[in-house]
Amino acid sequence: MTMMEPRKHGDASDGTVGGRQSRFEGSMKVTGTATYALEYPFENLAYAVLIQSTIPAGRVLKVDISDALAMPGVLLVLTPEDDLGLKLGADWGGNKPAEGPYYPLPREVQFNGQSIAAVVAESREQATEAAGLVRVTYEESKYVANLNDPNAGEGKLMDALSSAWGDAKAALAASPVRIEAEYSTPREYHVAMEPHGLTAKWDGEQLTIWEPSQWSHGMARMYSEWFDMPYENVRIISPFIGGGFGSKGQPLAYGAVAVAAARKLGRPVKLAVTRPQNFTSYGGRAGTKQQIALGATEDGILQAIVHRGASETSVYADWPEQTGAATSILYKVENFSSQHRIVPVNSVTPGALRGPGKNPSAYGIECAIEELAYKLGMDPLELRLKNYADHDYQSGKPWSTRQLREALTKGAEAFGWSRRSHAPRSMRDGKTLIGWGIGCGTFPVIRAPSEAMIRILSSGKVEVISGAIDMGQGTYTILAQSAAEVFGIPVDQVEVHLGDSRLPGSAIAGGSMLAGSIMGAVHKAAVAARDELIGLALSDANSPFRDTGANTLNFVEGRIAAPRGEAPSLTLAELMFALKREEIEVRRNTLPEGASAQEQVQAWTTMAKVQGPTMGDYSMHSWCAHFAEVRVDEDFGTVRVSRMVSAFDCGRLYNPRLVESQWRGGIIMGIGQALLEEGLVDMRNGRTVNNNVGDYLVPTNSDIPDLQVISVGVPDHNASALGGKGVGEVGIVGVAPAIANAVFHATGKRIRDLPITLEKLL
Ligand code: MCN
Ligand code: MOS
Repeated sequence: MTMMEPRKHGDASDGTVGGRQSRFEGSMKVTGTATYALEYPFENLAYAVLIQSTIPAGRVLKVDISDALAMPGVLLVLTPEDDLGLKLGADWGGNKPAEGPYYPLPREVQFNGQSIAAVVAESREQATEAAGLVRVTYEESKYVANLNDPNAGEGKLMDALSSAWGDAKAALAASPVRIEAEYSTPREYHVAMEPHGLTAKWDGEQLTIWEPSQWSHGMARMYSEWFDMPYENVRIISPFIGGGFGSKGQPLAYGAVAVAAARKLGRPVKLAVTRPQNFTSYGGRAGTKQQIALGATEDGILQAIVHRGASETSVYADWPEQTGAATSILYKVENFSSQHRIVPVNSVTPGALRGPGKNPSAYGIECAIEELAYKLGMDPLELRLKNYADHDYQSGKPWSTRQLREALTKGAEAFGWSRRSHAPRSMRDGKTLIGWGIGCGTFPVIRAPSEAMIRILSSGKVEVISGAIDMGQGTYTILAQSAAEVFGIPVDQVEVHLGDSRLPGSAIAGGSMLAGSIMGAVHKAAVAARDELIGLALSDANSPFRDTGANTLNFVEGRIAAPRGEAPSLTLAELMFALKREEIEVRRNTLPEGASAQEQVQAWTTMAKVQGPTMGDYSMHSWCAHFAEVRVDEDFGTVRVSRMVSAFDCGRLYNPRLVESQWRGGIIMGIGQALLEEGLVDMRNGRTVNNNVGDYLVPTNSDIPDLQVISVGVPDHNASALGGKGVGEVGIVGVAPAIANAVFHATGKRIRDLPITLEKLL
């Protein structure tokens, strides 16, 4: 077990892979020198403001813009009347739909809060004022507000997301002990600190967009398709992002509006999506419902799992929030059946939010497993260990690595689980009920190709160059560590340049796939650059190493030396000087040898080359076990999470300090999900009521206790070149059920619909 105790900062080993280097860009962020997308200054800038629909479904009959146009400073009003001349773009997989126009400001209203018009003016204040004067006449039609609307149908069965083996129904019926329950989760939102928005600027045929992005290359591709222009002519600049959590992976309608307005006006246009507009400009996590039935023997051997889940989607696109995603792989079970349906409602299409699918799925199965434990009168830890899956029962494949048993046992030890008394309401501190609960989590290892460039400069600096994104996860830092290690130099001798679609191609900062992918590419490029330098140093007439007879060189502690000290050692700068080289530049990718230029672009701009967790001989996932303690006020029903211990298997950690921060960030979001977060929909008009950070509650510091995190992972070289598995999302998965289970243990009340608010406990 590696206990993540805070350690003295500044050890030399911190700058290599596995070290606890603190954030490369941290001081820039805290001193305000990290420039975010909407902070760049422009000459002649115009400001666009969105107008969103106020009905849930229908048609825009008329938009009266005369008063708005008469306002000072107003330059342009765009409405569904304007054909912006856009074309449909391909989906994430790069699949083209039938040819057709794309209307970012459509006449058909499909949800309340849909962008239907925009005003552009000399200032944001003028645009906002004028937007208030635009009068829209609608023809309203029938709508479905959300998953709980009586008019919501039963939806569409997603065959690809359903799975079955054995005979689950028969095995359930034959099981001596059974539980059956329904769990639900509400709409949840990303609420990143940095709201969405962009500045778009045309220079002739060249388009540059400053926009927070999780995927510079994928976004550039989509804009190029909408505006029917060569991919090379679009550039996305996004070096710093104030959080994305899944919401910034693709361009959205407002982006098309700003770019089209900039083209029409021949001026740069900035569009800042307001905080309320953020709630409907892209989708948060879909509301879900799931029924779970478990059957077991009297001594707690799981016999069957039957799972039926549903999630809401929009009326115009399918987004499944796959409620069965974790159900199928957490436990050993010979009889299994899971189905998932999607139910169209009048909402913006939901999207990926940290741990999509796995998150609500773990909420269901991890609550259900504890319900079974109480029915059996068995310790929930023992029940989990008893039904430990020795391989992946769904794919039939062996795990590449799965330290979930270690996570459960080490986590339990650190938490003090053995001191638990089993009966609900049996642990208290005066009037405060104390409860303990467990929730396991998982997230797949998703693999994708990436590309990177290394430049060794005459100054002795090494540059790492990639279009990859750092939205706070730590990409800058781990890439600096990787290059520093290969060249044996201090980490501050490395400069990392990221966040620009003109730079070498990269996997998305999403699906917890970026670190594994881009570390592989940077390591490969750095080793190739070092080899090139060694080659020159051993052969160049100007090199002091030429006549040493050595066949390689060592790079240690900032110096380059022949293995047996055959010549004096040099720094990188001294060697570059001796070789009379300005720079050495090497570019490498992790695609199969000989991939064509076209395949390369496809790899960085679509998901076509992305591999799921069971593509190959193994089933590969990150794992975790959360142990939560809650304190519930017996009279008021208020719940506080007073302590959490979480143990993780994410393979090798490139930087434990950053990983701990990722895990804690996920856990904090999980605490919010358990106790606070709920997108409220007005059933009378489909409107998101609490569309602001005053009413949509996320945790603050005072809601968060000490979070102890423990790594139990071992390097997994099937998962990635350097042995790491995904880190960014697994932390949120399993937190909400751990808390719900702890609340049950404290109070004897089982809350099956999130969030667990006090009125549900009274
Ligand atoms: N890491 C590591 N060792 C590993 C894997 C990762 O040290 N074996 C560390 C690195 O610091 C790396 C980070 O963890 O930068 C995340 O790596 P990875 O799990 O590969 O995830 P991605 O880089 O693909 O980041 C995306 C992921 C996702 S999908 C969401 S959602 C999320 C998350 O990261 N959104 C975030 N973490 C976030 N963190 C911040 N601050 N802001 C967000 O919006
Ligand atoms: Mo993460 S939800 O895959 O960006």
